[in-house]
Amino acid sequence: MRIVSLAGGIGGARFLRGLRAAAPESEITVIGNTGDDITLFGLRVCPDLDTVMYTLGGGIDEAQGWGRAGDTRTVKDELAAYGVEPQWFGLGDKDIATHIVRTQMLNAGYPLSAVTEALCERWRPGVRLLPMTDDRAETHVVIEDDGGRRAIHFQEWWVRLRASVPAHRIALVGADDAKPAPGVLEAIEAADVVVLPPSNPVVSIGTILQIPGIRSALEAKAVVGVSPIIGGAPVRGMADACLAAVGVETSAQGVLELYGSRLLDGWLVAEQDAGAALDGVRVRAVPLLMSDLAATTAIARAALELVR
Ligand code: GDP
Ligand code: FO1
Ligand code: CA
Ligand code: CA
Repeated sequence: MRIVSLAGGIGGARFLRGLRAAAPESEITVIGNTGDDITLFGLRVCPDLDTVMYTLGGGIDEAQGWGRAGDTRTVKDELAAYGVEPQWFGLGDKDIATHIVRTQMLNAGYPLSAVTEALCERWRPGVRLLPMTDDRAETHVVIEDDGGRRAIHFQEWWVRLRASVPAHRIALVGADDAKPAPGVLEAIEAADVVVLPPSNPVVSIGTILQIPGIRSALEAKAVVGVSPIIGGAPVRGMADACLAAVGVETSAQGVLELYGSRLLDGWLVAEQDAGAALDGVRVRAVPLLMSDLAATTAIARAALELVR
């Protein structure tokens, strides 16, 4: 079986561990969100691609959910001693090595897709990991504070402000001119099933869907989604602040309607959200907490069964 999965960071990566275990004979292609990407200290950082790569490759800091296991902060502390900004983003020493390799290859002219493939040769994630695009397209958030109304990078809103300032608008700057990375549309076309993991519906899945050509390619396929919202709240993180920005209620029903029946054929919700319904979408309720690999594998299996 050929499976395509979109993915953000933590929620996507953890789900993919279960999907890989649920379908060991399948070829899994992951289309990763690069809207979170940012250049810091001259280094290109791709948080969601790295979270997927480290999680599936066994290098993730499990407790934190991002960054490398057993990392240190020597470089960060030295930069702070020079007073260099920004100091609100925590790059670990081991993680920095990844960004150095990536930046060096990008500067040498390799596209991000080729760079990601090269990094994955070390981590062997067991899936083919493709960035959604090789083009630069970064998520920005329009906020209003003492400085007036202005757009800031998504990471500044998420990490520095912890999404505590309401977002007036969330936009993928550069989306209109971005093309799907090589292999993305081909993988979707060849897929038997497409899975939307319980990633952030606005700034992870919603971002990938904004790359011209991806949404329409997905609409032609059997697509099943897993709700990241359980009982009216995100399991982790601040997805409610993102949903509010696009005028969607934080509920399994709200996200179901946001994705809609043109995209979705199946929608997996938690047992307490069993009432969710939309014409043309098969809904099933199962335990949705990815508490360990066995529980996550069962979720992935239920998702595949819903549309096959
Ligand atoms: P990020 O890029 O690191 O923010 O990660 P993603 O976008 O891939 O996933 C974030 C989403 O994962 C959040 O909205 C969470 O609600 C969701 N999530 C995290 N853990 C779980 C879980 O155990 N079950 C479900 N259903 N969703 C989860
Ligand atoms: N998240 C934080 O909350 N604080 C950080 O300092 C931080 C650093 C960081 C470094 C590398 C990386 O790959 C991810 C990192 N993250 C950090 C996570 C990341 O910024 C966000 O969780 C996602 O981009 C949001 O989807
Ligand atoms: Ca993310
Ligand atoms: Ca369909």
